[in-house]
Amino acid sequence: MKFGYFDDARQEYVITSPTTPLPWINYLGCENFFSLISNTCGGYSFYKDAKLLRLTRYRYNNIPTDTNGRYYYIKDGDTIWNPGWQPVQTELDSYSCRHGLGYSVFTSTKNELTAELTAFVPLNNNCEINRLTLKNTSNQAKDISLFSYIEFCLWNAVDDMTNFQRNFSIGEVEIEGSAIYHKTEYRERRNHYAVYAVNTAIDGYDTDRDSFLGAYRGVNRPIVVEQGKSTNSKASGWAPIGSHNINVTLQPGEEMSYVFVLGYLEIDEDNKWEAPGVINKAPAKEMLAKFETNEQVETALDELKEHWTTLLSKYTVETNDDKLTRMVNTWNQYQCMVTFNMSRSASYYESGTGRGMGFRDSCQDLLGFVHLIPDRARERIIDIASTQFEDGSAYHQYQPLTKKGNMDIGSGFNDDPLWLIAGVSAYIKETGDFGILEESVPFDNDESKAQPLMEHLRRSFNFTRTNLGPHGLPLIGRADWNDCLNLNCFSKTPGESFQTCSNFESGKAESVFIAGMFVRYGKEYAELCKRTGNQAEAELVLAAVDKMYDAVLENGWDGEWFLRAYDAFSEKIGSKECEDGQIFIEPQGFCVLAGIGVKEGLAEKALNSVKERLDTKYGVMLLQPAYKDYHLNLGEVSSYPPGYKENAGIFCHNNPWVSIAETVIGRGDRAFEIYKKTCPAYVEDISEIHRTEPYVYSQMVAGADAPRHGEAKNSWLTGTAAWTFVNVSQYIIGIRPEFDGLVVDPCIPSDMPGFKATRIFRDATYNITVENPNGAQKGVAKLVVDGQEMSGNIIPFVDGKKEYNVTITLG
Ligand code: BGC
Ligand code: IFM
Repeated sequence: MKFGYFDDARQEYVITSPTTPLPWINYLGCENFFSLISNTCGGYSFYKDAKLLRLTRYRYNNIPTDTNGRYYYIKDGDTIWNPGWQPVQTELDSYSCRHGLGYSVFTSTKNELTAELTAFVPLNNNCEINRLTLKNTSNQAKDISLFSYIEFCLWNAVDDMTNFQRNFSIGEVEIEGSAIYHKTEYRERRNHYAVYAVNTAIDGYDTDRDSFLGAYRGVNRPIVVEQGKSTNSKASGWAPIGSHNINVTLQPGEEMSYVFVLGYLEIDEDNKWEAPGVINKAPAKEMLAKFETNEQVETALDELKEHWTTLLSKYTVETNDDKLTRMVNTWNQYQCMVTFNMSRSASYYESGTGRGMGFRDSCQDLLGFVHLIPDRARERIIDIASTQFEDGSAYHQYQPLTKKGNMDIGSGFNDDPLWLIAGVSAYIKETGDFGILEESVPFDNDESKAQPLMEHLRRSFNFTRTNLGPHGLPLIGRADWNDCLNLNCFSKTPGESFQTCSNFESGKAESVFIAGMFVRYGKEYAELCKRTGNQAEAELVLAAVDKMYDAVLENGWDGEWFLRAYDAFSEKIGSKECEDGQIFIEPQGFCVLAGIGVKEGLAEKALNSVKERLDTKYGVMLLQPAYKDYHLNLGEVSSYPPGYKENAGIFCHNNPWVSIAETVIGRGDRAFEIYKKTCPAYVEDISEIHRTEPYVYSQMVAGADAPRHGEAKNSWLTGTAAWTFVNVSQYIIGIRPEFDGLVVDPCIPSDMPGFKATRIFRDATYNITVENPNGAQKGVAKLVVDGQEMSGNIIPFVDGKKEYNVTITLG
């Protein structure tokens, strides 16, 4: 069952029913000011950091689902309704929500009145615009009362949810004309306030929530709206809100537009006050002046659309499969940009108050957005590397605002260091910018400990090389990619839980997955050494990589698939000898994509085992059989019920590793089959089962052991976005940046007749046509670049050349 459809021409998903299985959201904002907006107008806004600078209040885990947002109440006679259906939930005569690239448009009608609400965050401005157009389509005049509503959050979202004894007394507002200023905490040492304004004279306002709603009422039936008259309340403590009242008479066929702006302003210390106790409103007025007219709003919206068109023109395809085309050209790349902006902080499943930026997460996200915004990828790399420790290990997370490592979580996730090599190498392949390796970058944010970035990579590599366990495999530490496989969690204290018993510093547990990473990214690091003239280091590195390769074959192979790990007592994990958890997905995907076991024929065996034991119609499960019982010595993994999350859920993030692995051994049919199973556009028809947004990936889909097999969770902020884009763009479509140029090496299903692609790479445009006359799955039989036949599958990059016309014949 579907709840909408893709409008490919406009690059929008059109939701046609407000009662989607879960809120289906969009992200507004590309730089510093962001908003989350659901298909019923729910969500909230923040500046840079969803914990410390949150403008509006949202109620996670509340009922009804998705409570609070930017709400517009329309009172037309006795009927009260909202363009986004919530919160009043009056049945609408028609409803649609178009989520586009950085904007959302709600169009609804009730009793021959049409409302169109367009929400977006303009480029270069710290505000959200809500333009509301009301049109009377009846043949009689209508007297309409319109009420706006947002609820302010007192900036620190955690404090806001916990410290009521203080917070009920600090709310302060000012009202001037049609602008409501939220100045809470400004008198203290803060330098910011918020404004919520409308571009017309108003008939009233409310800034005190309880006056607007009435005692014991919810946002679904504010007393002020029922009575049709604002109270002009002035918040003093309690819960400040912004609400405007506009009364208008619309003649038959007449329409009126209003522009509401919610903005964030910063003031320098010397100009804080206009008069004693009166905030300096000049910067707010300057901002509001930019969005006073419909034309100004239109121009800003056009600029935003243009911004996205330019961004997404860097990689486009034309294929015979609409779902593939729209995911590649639009939605997968869009999600990659959102993960760049948000990391894992603010979604409908991440409260924005917990985690900061993950070291491994941000490095992997980079793989998906580096081609879109290479300059910002460069900055991100420097930020991430600055949180590394001198021994090569890393803080697992850092704070987006301070960019400092998070001490509460600390380090000990032993895959982290190698992801830095992955990110840097991808950046250099994309840009050719070897200069980044010479950038001086601090360790642990301490400038006195700064070293060239290349030295950071050396320490990343050496951290793994020098932290090996009894089988010559990398020590896992607290966990590797799989946060929940905490194998150094042993304790003799009865009743102890994995949260308190980790002995990761002394533990000897080893990871075959990190071994796969070491082989893959060790080779990339060696290549960087060679290309920067350090042949001797390259040789040492390759020797260590070879040794690791052998260790995996010797101690990491279980007969039919790769082992997952050894626990702290050197017992096998992910082996046929285990009762549960006999096979794990991670080493099968990553070892093969690293090239391990390919020439020995083991890769194919491992991938056949994946198909046989882990595959489902909704994707490949993380492990099988699911752990039935809780095992302290395995850590968090078995704390989940079978089929959920890391305990045999379908983790979408590592499905593409298996798909890439399939392309390594040339099985295009199978690679594409795996790609399609978790790809949102292909499961749109079963939205009632899948439940999350059909235009973006979720972190997890419930596995075969779960009662709700096929149900997705945790949409938007997941490394799945980057890895599925790497998979589809670089391995299936097969256009892959390498140090010397662009490689074109598709691995497609045999029934795909070919495709066209346009790739902007290092400022040159590549027009690529791939033909598949003989139903091949992989293998370039002929490569023609600008009329010249060439051997191999790499188009060498020629400095200064701006256009390449490429034809490839598979066979
Ligand atoms: C959670 C895991 C989750 C991981 C994400 C852990 O704290 O419990 O289930 O996948 O964090 O980083
Ligand atoms: O690898 C992690 C990631 O860092 C956060 N989400 C879950 C993944 C698997 O545990």
